[in-house]
Amino acid sequence: MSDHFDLLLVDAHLATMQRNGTPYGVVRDGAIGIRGNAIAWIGARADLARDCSVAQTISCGGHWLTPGLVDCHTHLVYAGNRAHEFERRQHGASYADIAREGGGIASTMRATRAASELDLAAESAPRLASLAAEGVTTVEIKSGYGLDTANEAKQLRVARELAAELEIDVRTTLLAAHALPPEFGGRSDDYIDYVCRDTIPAVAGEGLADAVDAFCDSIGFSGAQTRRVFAAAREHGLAVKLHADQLSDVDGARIAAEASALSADHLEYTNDAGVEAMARAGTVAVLLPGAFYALRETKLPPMAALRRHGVPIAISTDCNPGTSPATSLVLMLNMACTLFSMTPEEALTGVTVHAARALGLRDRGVLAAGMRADIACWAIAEPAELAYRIGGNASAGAVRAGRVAYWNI
Ligand code: DI6
Ligand code: FE
Repeated sequence: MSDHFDLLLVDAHLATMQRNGTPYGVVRDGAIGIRGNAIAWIGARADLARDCSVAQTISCGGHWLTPGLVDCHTHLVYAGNRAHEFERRQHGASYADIAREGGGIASTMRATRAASELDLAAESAPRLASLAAEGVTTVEIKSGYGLDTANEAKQLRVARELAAELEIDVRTTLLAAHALPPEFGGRSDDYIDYVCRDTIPAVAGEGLADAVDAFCDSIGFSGAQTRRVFAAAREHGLAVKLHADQLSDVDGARIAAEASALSADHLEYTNDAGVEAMARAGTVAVLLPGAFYALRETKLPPMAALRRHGVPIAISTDCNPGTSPATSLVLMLNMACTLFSMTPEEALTGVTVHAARALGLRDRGVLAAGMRADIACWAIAEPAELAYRIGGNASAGAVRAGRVAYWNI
């Protein structure tokens, strides 16, 4: 019996990101047949059966197709912005100084609590839209600016609403343990009790989160507090992830690995034993060059150890109002190469294969038969061009779950 495709993409080179013995898993002069929301056939066009029936054929104009990009760590639902704090930092104040004085996360918390659900959605939508306009087809969005049950739930609901409105797949993560809200001033253990007894059960009960995250650091929560948050998450059947060792070495990577976390993120100050533990646990390292850059951090993540131990490395925007007001995942490819000495292929793997893994998603991140048909089309002459450019938008089209989201060819 011959194959039927709802959509056939032709005139394209494929960077499948599947291991096939060539860098980027390249297939030249390829074609992709899509049925429903999945890839039904992929290969060299010359190998496509001549008698297949096709509802719609689209030319990719000789451009390149990659898996739809996955931005696996963002805080993009928030109100207001922190340009004034940027200005203060340029006059010499540090991020930690500003946080200690009630600015930083706390100032975004005040704006986010004050915003209605509608306003929060309206302010956040352009950020999600700019990611989506550059071939991003899956975005993780964290809460963490509500810092009480009602407002954390509000952020997560807005994230889900935006997903439906913009037709982009969103995974939500509860980050109630992001900072201490003022009503719990000086009582961080009590706040963690509240998060474990009230916020996590409520959010899990409403089905609003796919995972739980915490900020384990010198100005965040301790290792012991993080473990309590993880235990509560597990009780409610939620996966865990961790902001680990961003500003200091608090053994965050090891704590994440011990909890079989999907990912440990940031990792600038992570020690070798932590990297080893991540490798054993299969925990993905999510590196965030935007935050590294914006904070003018000089301590590099442990690249050599991550590579030596074979830890999968993902790259993400960390889109947030304080340390990474970034809405271009493609720019992060360049920054990962230039700042973290990654290769363009490692960087692209970091926003496809490994980013999907950082979210526990097995149905995307590579172009292969059976995978979800999330596909990005790029006006580039070779895959390395994606990481090479600084600015500009080479995105020529995108297919999300089998449907053409935009096509400018
Ligand atoms: N690390 C970060 O880089 C963001 N959160 C975190 O735990 C910063 C969030 C902010 O400054 O608003
Ligand atoms: Fe973050």
